[in-house]
Amino acid sequence: MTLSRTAAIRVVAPETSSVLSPRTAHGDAATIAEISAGLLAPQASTSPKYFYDSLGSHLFEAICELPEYYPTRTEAAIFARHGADMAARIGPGMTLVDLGAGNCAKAASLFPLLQPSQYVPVDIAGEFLQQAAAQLRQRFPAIEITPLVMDLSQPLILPPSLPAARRQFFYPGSSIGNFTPHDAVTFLRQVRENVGADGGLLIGVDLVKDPAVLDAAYDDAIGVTAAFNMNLLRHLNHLAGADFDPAQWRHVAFFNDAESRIEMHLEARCALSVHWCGGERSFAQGERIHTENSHKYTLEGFRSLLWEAGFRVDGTWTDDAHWFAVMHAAAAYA
Ligand code: AVI
Repeated sequence: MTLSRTAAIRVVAPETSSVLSPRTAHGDAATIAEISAGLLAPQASTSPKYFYDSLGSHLFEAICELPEYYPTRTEAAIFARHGADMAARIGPGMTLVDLGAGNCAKAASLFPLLQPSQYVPVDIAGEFLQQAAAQLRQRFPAIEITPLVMDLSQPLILPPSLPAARRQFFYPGSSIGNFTPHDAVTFLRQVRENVGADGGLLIGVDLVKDPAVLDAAYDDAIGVTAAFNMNLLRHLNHLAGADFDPAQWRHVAFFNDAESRIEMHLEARCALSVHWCGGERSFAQGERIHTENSHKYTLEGFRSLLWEAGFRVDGTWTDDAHWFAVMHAAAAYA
């Protein structure tokens, strides 16, 4: 499912509402229903996919530049040091399926080593993806580039036109950490079903480390991550016709040791009410919306997660401090 702008719904705010102008929702009915269910749950929550409108995608790019946000540069250093080894394991001429491709920069930096014949960047942020794909076509005219706008929280169904042989999935950045371990296995099983007998998965995973390093990475000094979290409210206003006022909320991020994950929340600065297309809710001062989990794994823990999903790890590369790992996995059975 994509966040298409079809089926826009126009609603008029109830007379009791403090918002006087009509609200317009630009999300489709399923999107609005999903947002509404999350906001109305006893512990309000939203899917992290709603971070990534165009501004959110740019803010995430900025996060990746932050000194506190170590995953991007640590993973890049692993690719720079061990990319040739990874490419030798995979072999050239594959269909490279880049899950959550964003600006496609990570995969593109590996093209000279991996030498894919086809590149399939998959992402929910359609406009951003199409722009990135257009630039790539100019830089790499020999590679067939087939962008797919897709919501990775929905079943992974690839177009039948995609070659079935030599499919190499690429899931860097530790985006797998944004699923709960249970949902990560479900997602990886779907990838496994699409890999075939001769394909594989190259995946980045963030490792458990000093909580102070983790806390700083998700609550940086100049507030880029706070803006990324807060931008979600603007996106919900757009999709669900909500009337969130970002000034009434603050960014909260912390490492939850028991769950081995960073949690991000938005916390109400004061008692407030929010209305959206088809729903409303009051929040007490200090009440939170849980907006993201980012799970951190041990090497062993992540290998067994891959095994549970039907993969056998045949390559592991880490940085010297063991902050981040890249693993290659193949089908554990035919
Ligand atoms: C995309 N994902 C892997 C990032 C992470 O680290 O969990 C998203 C992010 N959230 C805040 N900062 C970065």
